[in-house]
Amino acid sequence: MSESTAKLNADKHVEYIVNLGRAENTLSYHLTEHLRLNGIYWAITSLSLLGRIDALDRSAVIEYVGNCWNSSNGGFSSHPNHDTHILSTLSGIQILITLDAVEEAKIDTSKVVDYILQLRPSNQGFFTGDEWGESDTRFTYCAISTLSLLGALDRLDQVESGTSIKQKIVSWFTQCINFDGGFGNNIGAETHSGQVFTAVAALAIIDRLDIIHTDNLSWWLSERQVQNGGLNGRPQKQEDVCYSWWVLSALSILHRLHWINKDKLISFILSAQDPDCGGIADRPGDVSDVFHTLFGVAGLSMLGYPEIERVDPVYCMPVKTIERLGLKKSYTLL
Ligand code: GRG
Repeated sequence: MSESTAKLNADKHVEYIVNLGRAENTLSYHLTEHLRLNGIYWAITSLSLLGRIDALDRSAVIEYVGNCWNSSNGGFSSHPNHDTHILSTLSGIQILITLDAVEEAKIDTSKVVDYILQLRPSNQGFFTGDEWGESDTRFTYCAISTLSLLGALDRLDQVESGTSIKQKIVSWFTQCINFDGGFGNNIGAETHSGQVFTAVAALAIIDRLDIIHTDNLSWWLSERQVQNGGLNGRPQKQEDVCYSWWVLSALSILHRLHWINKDKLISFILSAQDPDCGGIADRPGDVSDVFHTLFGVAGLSMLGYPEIERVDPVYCMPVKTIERLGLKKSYTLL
């Protein structure tokens, strides 16, 4: 379908994202309800990086996000009346903060903080996604990022059986480190670059990057670049545009972004654009979607591609938003 193009087709991508919100009469729109709030976060962040956040109806988005908030338990669901989850809770907060609309949405953020905190099993250093107890480095990142965005990181200083929650988290991440310096989704699980991002970014937020074997992990991350310039998520796997985010964000936080061949990766991301309908796919010739559109645009942003706003590699939100909150950490962008 798509042929490699030399330049970013920003206008087409904006049009593609706006049209997704107008596809209410399609089956796929309804079949993706369980991802809707994540989808809106991917859309808002892409548009913001492309300098077109005004392209979506701000008050309609705020109203929708408000309807996803469950005032009884404090969490967000991905669609009104669905079950709440830590992933949709982070997305809900990210959207409202990017739109500077937390107060406007009338969300009681102290309830959101309590919702997050009760998702940590007692005495453990990890968080679960919901009340059913699944653990994954993703969920611990979501908890730490949400608490930080809401200015409630100090709640992790609370001491329980002689150790602070923060120390328990650091100890859990330390146990997750593999021989290659990377992280899987749990202790002993295979290193995967998506999980590496969650661990590195979470540790950056709580100022404990010292437990990471920086050169070892950065070597493993830079080995993810394949012949055509794209990155894969782990050895022997296919390249995919979304790893332009998961790999580059971790390298940026570790100050080793220059260990990637920038020009080859830019050309791989651009070759996955759909020149007719807009959007970016996982790889050239595939159908585009908003997830890969965000992570393609965010990858280009970290590589210093012109006319894209800077993305913060720790929070995956615009740098200007994170600076407004005073949460900027140390990292290097190209
Ligand atoms: C705010 C950016 C942001 C994230 C929130 C949800 C989350 C926290 C992080 C997800 C991290 C993660 C695990 C990303 C990887 C997603 C992905 C493409 C998985 C594919 O896995 P496989 O095994 O693919 O299907 P491979 O490429 O290994 O064959």
